[in-house]
Amino acid sequence: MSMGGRLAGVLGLFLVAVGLVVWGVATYITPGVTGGLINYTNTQAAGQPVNLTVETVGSIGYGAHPTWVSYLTKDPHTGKYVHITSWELPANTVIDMTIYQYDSGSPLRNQQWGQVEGTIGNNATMNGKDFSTYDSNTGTGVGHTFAIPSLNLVVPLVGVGGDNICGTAPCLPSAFPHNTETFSFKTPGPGVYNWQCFVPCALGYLFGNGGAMSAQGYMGGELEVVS
Ligand SMILES: [Cu+2]
Repeated sequence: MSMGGRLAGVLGLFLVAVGLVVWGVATYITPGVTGGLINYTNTQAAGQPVNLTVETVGSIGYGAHPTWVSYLTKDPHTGKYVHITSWELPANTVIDMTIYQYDSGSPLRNQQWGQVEGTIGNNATMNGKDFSTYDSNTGTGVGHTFAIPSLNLVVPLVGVGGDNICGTAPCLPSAFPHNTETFSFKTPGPGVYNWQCFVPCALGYLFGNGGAMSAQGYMGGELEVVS
């Protein structure tokens, strides 16, 4: 190999090394994509219901794990969907939740997760129709659940069909098939309450339970309820 070729090779490797260092530092100092907390204590008058809108996507399409399933939250202050799944909420307040579900579904391993429980009225709406249970062995199955175990709350998020599944968040309702589900629940007294998905939806992980299922900011988060 000529001197020039060797020099070019060394230079190339050096640039790769510099690139890796820059990438490593950049991802270390910008962890905000999966961290953070959205404050809902000042989005409405005291005592009024809080509107909380999220979406679920089969692959988030960006960040540290672009292929992972994820929830995203519509930031009430900016109107933009952000990769944050923890919310600061006022205590003893009705939360009116809207979930845009863009992922496909499958039959549930545990049919209990097909029940709507713990919401006001023990029901939810899907695309404008009331429902209190969904048989995941029919139709398009269930993609995810939204569950707050300490409140005994669980809502199945029905999957969408077809090939045109949104693969990069945020997904636009006009561009991709989705199911819109709404329900309400009341926050308890102050405290920290976990929420999570119970469908083992982490493709490529053992029994679907690693990856996005066990990482904060993807298939779970926290309700930080304050007085
Ligand atoms: Cu899930």
